[in-house]
Amino acid sequence: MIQSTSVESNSARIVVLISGSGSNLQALIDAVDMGAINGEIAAVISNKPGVYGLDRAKKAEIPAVVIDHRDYDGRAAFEAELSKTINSFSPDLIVLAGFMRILNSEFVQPYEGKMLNIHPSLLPKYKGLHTHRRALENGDKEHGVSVHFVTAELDGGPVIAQRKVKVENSDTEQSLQEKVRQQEHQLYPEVVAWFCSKRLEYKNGQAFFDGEAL
Ligand code: NHR
Ligand code: GAR
Repeated sequence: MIQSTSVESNSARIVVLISGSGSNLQALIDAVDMGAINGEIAAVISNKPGVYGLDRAKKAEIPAVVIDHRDYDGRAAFEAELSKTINSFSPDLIVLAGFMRILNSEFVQPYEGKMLNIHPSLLPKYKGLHTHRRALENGDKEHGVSVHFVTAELDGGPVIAQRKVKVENSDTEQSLQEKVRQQEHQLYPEVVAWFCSKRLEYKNGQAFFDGEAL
């Protein structure tokens, strides 16, 4: 039997959730295009209409769906539609890339071990929002970014990998965000590639890389 080489049968199906500019999405699109990830982005879903990340998806000919949380009566109704849409793409991996809605444990539970988030701090420091501002206010000398498995606990799932940046006296919230984002664009495709090649796994609430607990 002749097998297509363009879409490998073992290629992981990835669904990316965004809320904004989608620069991390772009880094993933580019990595897939370069063959650095053994996977394909099956869909991009945004909870915000009109964001630039949706344009990036369309340009890459990836199905782009908007599920505006404001159209739903409460988080549960929004999440029901979100999970229905995610499941319709049969993903192996769900990637939160600047996704800005807190997700209920009921939503997260079925995806545990196959959902990743990138968070702009050196977790467990600065869970939640405004991480760059908080690092500056505390006079931190270093700051950075973490990729973790998503669990019910907000920004509390097992950390997979981190990248650090130096904080200079001259740094502002904006300059720090830019520095961190450059690291994000290298780190996230790398971690997604590990997952898609099955080097990264999740068992009993722990992350494993090449069979070793992280
Ligand atoms: N959900 C669960 N259960 N677990 C995680 O680890 C999650 C999650 C949902 C999102 C991303 C997270 C981040 O990286 C994330 C991780 C949004 C907020 C927030 O307060 C906090 C953390 C994260 C994302 N959102 C407000 C809300 O009421 C809305 C803020 C806005 O729209 O600007 O949902 O930081
Ligand atoms: C990224 O810096 C990401 O770490 C952060 O939002 C930015 C999204 O940028 N995520 C959060 O703050 C999650 N609460 P992008 O849309 O250009 O990828």
